[in-house]
Amino acid sequence: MNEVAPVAFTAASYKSDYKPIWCPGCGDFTVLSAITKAFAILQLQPHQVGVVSGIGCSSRIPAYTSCYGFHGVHGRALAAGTGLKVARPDLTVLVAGGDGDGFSIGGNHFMHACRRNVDMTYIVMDNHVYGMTKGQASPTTEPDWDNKLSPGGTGIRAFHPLVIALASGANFVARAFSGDPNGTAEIIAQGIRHPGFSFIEVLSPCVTFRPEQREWKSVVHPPPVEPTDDPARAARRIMTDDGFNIGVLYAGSRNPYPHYRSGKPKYTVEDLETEFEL
Ligand SMILES: Cc1ncc(C[n+]2csc(CCOP(=O)(O)OP(=O)(O)O)c2C)c(N)n1
Ligand code: SF4
Repeated sequence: MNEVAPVAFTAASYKSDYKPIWCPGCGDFTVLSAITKAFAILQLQPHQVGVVSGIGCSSRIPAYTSCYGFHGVHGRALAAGTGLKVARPDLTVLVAGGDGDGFSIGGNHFMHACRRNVDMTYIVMDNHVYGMTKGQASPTTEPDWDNKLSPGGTGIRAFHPLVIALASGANFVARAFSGDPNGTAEIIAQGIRHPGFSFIEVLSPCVTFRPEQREWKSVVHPPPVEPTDDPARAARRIMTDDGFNIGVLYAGSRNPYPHYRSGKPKYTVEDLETEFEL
């Protein structure tokens, strides 16, 4: 009997039939490509992947993939992703969203997801603005960004997501740029492979409300940035760079959330039902 050759997945295997409705030129198009390329690098079965998001332009990602998807509520993507991974540790869980979603309304969840170190990957398409709700300043907006919603700028220091991730316990911290989909795909694949909570900030221009971000392509510093497993070295590097160093900035060796060490949840639903029986 002839053996059936295993199916080789390409990036196209992970794309749904829905056409993205992002503005022409939005960085999120290439982040979507990078995510599907990363899945193809790892040859993941589409039905073995869960893509979870919150709300925002960037959070539309799950609908554009052929994997299982959950488009949740604003700022709660990591809670939903954590629940999914706890219930189904066999799945690859990728959580995606924007800087408003992840660092403002979702900021508390961000810190605690880093701390819990559940084995999943979190991608934030950082455009330093709330795109979907028409250009308000976000936690990563520069304090002097002058626009009609915050004349003269907010005057508030920008949040530093990579430092917060490192300090809170994320096991893999990286920065990528949407203008380099192949490099971004490699970093995402490394993040998925790395045990524990992987955080990847992808600089992804909002060409509509921050057209000046088109210039990012001339200011990013492409790799190599040597990954380090020394948090002190990583912290110094991240604190002192100009925000445009691309690459894996930290790859640690902290054990993921213990329930996954065996590849199985510690408690079954039946155990929990028995425990909570009245
Ligand atoms: C609880 C709640 N608060 C506010 C909103 C409105 N809202 C929807 S998307 C969004 C901002 C999204 O910005 P960001 O996460 O940076 O994503 P982008 O659109 O830039 O990709 C806001 C404030 C909402 N949907 N739900
Ligand atoms: S508003 Fe900005 S973030 Fe949203 S789709 Fe348009 S360019 Fe992209």
